[in-house]
Amino acid sequence: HAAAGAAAALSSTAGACSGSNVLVTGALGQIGMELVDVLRANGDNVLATDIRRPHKSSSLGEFAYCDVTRPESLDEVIVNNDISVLVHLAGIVSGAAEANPRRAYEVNTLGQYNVISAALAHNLTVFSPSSIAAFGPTTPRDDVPNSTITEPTTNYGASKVYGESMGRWGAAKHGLDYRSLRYPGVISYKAPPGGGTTDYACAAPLAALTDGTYECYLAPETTMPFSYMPDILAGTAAFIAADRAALSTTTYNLTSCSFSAAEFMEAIKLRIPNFEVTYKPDLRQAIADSWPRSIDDSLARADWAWSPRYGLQEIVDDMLENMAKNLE
Ligand code: NAD
Ligand code: AKB
Repeated sequence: HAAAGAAAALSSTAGACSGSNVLVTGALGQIGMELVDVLRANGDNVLATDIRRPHKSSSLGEFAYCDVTRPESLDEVIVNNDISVLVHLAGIVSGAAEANPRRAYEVNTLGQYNVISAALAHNLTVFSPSSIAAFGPTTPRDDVPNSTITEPTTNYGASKVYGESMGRWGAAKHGLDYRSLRYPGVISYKAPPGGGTTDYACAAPLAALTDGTYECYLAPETTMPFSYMPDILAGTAAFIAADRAALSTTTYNLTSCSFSAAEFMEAIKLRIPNFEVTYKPDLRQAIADSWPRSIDDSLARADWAWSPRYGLQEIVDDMLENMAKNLE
């Protein structure tokens, strides 16, 4: 299915009209800045949208303003561009959400409601990521199954549980083609992350190459699940393009590998032996402590062949190589 345009595949399985026009919200974020290109390469007509202005040097292509907190803003771009698939990436991630709960509610919870309402009103297929943040302290810490307790203690996590639940509601009550992946920490070097708890894994390799030192905001033993952006992009595109009949649920766990902050730093030190790391946990420690150490993504592997390529050392090596090139 990956060879087919994602939107085309979705349209055929969802019974949407013939267009394969994809709207991406939050397209200027860490994931959107890369996923837009991948969807376009797969043959989709992608309209990238955000509430910020793309950087002058960006080669983002077709772009429009769309604020997911305002239903009429969504309606306008959907109707004017004959959209059939909505890839909803607009959001406020965990650390930033704790710093501004009201704004996080508006973007994450109200935005998700608006997206699902628009999808129902305009007969769209929706892809909207969830997160390991949907889990909380009462969830088993290791090998968390796809279906389990979701009692998060962060406002970001609460919005993710709401999002998953509303997607399930739309699918069950209205036949909405709703697809969600519980992403782990996503590691990448092209666009900066938006203030999450897993961001250290993007920041530390750059610090190793530039300053040679890094102060980590998590304790060394803090362990969470992660994936590398190339796997996230390939997996997301394949999931969006998957035959709906093959999907046994609306929301799937997704992971590549789990490691502690110290293990990640050791993988960097293997290549940059003089790299110095200190640990000074901040408010994000409590968030990380409430999340799983590892999750079980066997359902994604079975239903739509999720199969990540990068493990810990491969991620670190590729990050260091590409960041070094960018610094030249
Ligand atoms: P990000 O913070 O990097 O980008 C979010 C984008 O949303 C930004 O460009 C921002 O300008 C935009 N935005 C904010 N408010 C908006 C509004 N009102 N209307 C439209 N756009 C708005 O986020 P990301 O890392 O790219 O995450 C994308 C999705 O994936 C989110 O749902 C996030 O929760 C989820 N996710 C990300 C990770 C990760 O590690 N990056 C992990 C798990 C889940
Ligand atoms: C965050 O740390 O908040 C995000 C996420 C795992 O959802 N990267």
